[in-house]
Amino acid sequence: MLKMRQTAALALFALAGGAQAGQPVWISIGDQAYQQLRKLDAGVKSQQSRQLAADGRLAKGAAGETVHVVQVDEALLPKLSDAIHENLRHCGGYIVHGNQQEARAALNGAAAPLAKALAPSYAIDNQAAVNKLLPQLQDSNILGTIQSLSNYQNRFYTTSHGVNASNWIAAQWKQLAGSRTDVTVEQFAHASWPQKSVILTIKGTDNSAETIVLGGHLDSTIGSGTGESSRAPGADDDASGVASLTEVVRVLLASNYQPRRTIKFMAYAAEEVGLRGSADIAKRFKQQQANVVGALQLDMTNYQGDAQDIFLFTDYTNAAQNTFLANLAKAYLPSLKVGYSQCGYACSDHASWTAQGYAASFPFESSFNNSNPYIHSRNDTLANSDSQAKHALKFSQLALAYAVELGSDGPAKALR
Ligand code: IPO
Ligand code: ZN
Repeated sequence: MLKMRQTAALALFALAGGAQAGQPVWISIGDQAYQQLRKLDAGVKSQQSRQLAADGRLAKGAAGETVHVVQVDEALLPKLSDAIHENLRHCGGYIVHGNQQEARAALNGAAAPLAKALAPSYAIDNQAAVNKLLPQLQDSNILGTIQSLSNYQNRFYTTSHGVNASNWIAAQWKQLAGSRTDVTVEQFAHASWPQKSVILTIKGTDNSAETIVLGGHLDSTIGSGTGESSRAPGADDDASGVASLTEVVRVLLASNYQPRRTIKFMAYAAEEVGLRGSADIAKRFKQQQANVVGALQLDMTNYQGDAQDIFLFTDYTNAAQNTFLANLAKAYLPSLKVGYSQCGYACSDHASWTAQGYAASFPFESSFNNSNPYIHSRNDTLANSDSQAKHALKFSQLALAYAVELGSDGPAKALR
């Protein structure tokens, strides 16, 4: 308690000359990013630290990054994101937690899976359904969604535009749902900011307790200065992911596909400020012991940085499910080249599901080294990514194969 008070007092002191002080929040943060934080506020102090394995699980020899638990003033977080972006040349690097206990739990790496969780079958056995639906996916529809989303002045989690963009996605998805009684669209409200996440649910017919999640983030940013009038189109990051998913929703519903498992599509709020929207949702699902058998994250799908088409990120993800995705690509999209890469930190919302013990994967538009240089700036535009959305279409195709192959199965049987 004393330590908490001291840290908060120091943070207030450090902020006295600049930004307004906010609430103290607990974060877990990689060591490199922690060094950036200490430059911003010499008063912060790691309360606990631990070395994680490269896959985000407990270190067992192969050493990954050291991760710290720290309490900081919320008002410092945007500046921290900036420093990480400028000096480490990546985004994220820390996760905001609800309290100290949850932050400490993150140091133990990914949570254990639910006791009742069994491993799903990764057999590829729905060729007729998948091959019928794949040709219905159209890049022109993806293009339209990217255009609409990037036309918002910005989609930052605290601005009126960010709120409006969430409402627009909800309205679009409701339109696609039409009058089907087994399809619902809801906006998931978050306690600490106004932008809501959007969730579309297709209820499973006879195995509805088992759920599959496909997500992307709806917010955009240009860094700490992002405000009401900032221009942050976020065409690739991550209008593209939401657009790739929306086209999958359109085709599944237009064809009247009825899954046996429940399938949920999610457009997460507040990814750019510490995976906060997805962390909130994954935590709620775990609390309710929701049986999520797999989660797929689409964050940036429309900038081809390499000769390969789709990169499977191997850290903070599930190896068995990643192999399944590679096999899906081989079976259904044989002309595509699959590569492998790593972020080295919890770089997108898949990490929120991994942290709660669920199997998550992250197919990405490029390798880490050749990733889109325009993100988090006013230049993250369609003109600076694929203006035909042909690259983003590949991710819709993979996501549809994933949704139908996992969605069409009965209860999992094998032990995890
Ligand atoms: C992101 C960015 C680059 C790479 I390589 C991998 C993932 C995630 C991007 N959407 C982001 O800004 N996360 O905060
Ligand atoms: Zn980003």
